[in-house]
Amino acid sequence: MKLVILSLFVVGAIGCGSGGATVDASGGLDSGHAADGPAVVEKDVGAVADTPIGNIGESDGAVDAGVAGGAVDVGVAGDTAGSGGSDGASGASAASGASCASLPATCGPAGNESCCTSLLVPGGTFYRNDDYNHPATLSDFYLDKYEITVGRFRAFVNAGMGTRASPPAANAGAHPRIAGSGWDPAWNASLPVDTVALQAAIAPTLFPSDWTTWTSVPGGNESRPQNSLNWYLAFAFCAWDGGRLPTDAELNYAGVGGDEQRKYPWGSADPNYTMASYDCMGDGIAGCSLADFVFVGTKPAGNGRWGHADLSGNVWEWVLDCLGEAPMPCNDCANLRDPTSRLNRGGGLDNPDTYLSSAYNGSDMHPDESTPEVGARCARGKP
Ligand SMILES: [Ca+2]
Repeated sequence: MKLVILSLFVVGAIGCGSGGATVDASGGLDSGHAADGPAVVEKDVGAVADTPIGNIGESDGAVDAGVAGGAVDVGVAGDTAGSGGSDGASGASAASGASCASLPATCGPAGNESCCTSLLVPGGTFYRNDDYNHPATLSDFYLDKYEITVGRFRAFVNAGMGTRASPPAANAGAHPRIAGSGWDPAWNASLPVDTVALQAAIAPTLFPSDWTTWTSVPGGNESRPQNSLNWYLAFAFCAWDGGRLPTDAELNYAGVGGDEQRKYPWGSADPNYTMASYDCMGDGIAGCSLADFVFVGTKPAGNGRWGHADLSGNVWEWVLDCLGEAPMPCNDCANLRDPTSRLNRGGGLDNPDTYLSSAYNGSDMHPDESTPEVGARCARGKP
């Protein structure tokens, strides 16, 4: 019931000819909802409201994230700045994530860029979800150019990470300016027991098997987004990779181009299938298939102001925040009040263009839940 996303997935799956009844994440049958839903995602209020698990809102008290590999090396040339402002204007790149230490550079339009490219997002002030009642001010940060790929996630799995035996350290993956935003050891129990269970979790059988990007051995999907990630796994991956999950404000900020307040990451032009993977047309062929999880960065016409790829479409992306009222005032803020529901945003491969707009405020799921439509990308701090 909490899944606008899942409902859309169900509709998409039916539309794709999978036929018959489909099953929701909790195992129940879901008859589906209208795919052209409202611009406001359903709010799963209830349960544990207003239970602080850490600092709410901004904090100037810097917290040491305590993660390895966080050093940032500014000065590596990014993408060539486009006159349309659609790609790589910043030209700065953070140090590669741990996941790319021995990974071939196979991402981007030509398939020859590091999948861990991370680009500077200059801080500033903007209006969250295009709502002039919700301004937010952010410090500079780095945001990975690409969604987490299967290849990067494989490095994490091969390292034995993401399991109860090898959970993130306490407070790993914290936002450097938000106290209490790092890994909580109480979450260790939410990780798969071992690597076998982890691989099963990211290849769920209740969805069409051809929607699973993970393969047990390296195959043709290494540069596709890793999907079916629940929030804990996304968090644990980014922490291990030397980064963290972006806040909702940060991912929204990158999507609207900061104070340019763009309707879409690329600007105000209506979307088409060269800009984003949506409507199950990412591969240019009607109907949903694995190929609609396009290789990350292969629709550069849709890149954002600072060069980030696939901010709209392909997979929805988890953020740090919980569902609920955005903190006000918001200075490097995140809403951490209700850990039973976490947000993701950006729209997915089978959603209509409504969900691609940067004004769309995302959806929420229980952090234990996953669907093939949801992946993540990592952010990194700036020293
Ligand atoms: Ca995306």
